[in-house]
Amino acid sequence: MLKDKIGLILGVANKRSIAWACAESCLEAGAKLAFTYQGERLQRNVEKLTGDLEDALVVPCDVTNQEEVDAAFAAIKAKYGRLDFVIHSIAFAPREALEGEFLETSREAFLTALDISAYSLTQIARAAKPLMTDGGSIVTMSYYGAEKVVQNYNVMGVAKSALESSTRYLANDLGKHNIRVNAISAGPLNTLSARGVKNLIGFLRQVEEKAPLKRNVEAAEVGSTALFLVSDMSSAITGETIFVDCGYNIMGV
Ligand code: 1JT
Repeated sequence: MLKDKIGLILGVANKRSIAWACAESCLEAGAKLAFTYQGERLQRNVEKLTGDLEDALVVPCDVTNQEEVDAAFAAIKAKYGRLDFVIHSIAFAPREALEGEFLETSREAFLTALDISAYSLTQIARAAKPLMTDGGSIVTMSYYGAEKVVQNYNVMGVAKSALESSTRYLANDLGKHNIRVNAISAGPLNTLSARGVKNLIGFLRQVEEKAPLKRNVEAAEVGSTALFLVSDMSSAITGETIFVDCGYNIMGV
């Protein structure tokens, strides 16, 4: 499905990352992939995971450092000459902002969360546009806390609202270049990021009970939806947020 396609995956931290599940789906479908990592701490992880891949590129890309972003896209241009899709799977908020009351969110935590988790999509889309000479597809990751209050999700909920809205505005700007932009709203997963969640196991059990499918989402299911969104199978879908949550979001009481 992705033969001769070149993709960029941002946000692999380890083998449990949503970004890595997306990479596996795309590789299976025949894509060539470039990967970015944030900070030297994660370089080894990403290099180990991608070590056996043919034609892969692994470059640093801390989205708070514009020079690093520019260098990453220059390296992609130099190696492949173009780009067909981007999977953006990065977010951050200071630990203390993900507990207690949203009311107490500091200006610094707010700006950091929105900068890294929401603005980075626009920054990356702008950098990708000149390389998407044959059209393209951009996919980002959201969460239900963007729409409804989820205890403790706090400033990340506000950041995901901004991310979903950015998805629509970017879809409008980039549609004329045949570049689509969509978000996946994934059910909670037991990843490195989620490890910070208070009582994650209890939270996952609660979600499992309420969801129509009576189970939690698997990373591979987010990966296969990302594959659909970057492939031509979804050629008329743009600006959308697609839930991959075992139906959790449709439920009332
Ligand atoms: C971040 C973190 C973004 C955890 C995230 C996230 N998007 C979803 N999760 C999992 C999650 C987190 C909380 C939650 C439910 C799910 C951590 C690092 C920063 C970015 O609350 C019930 C807090």
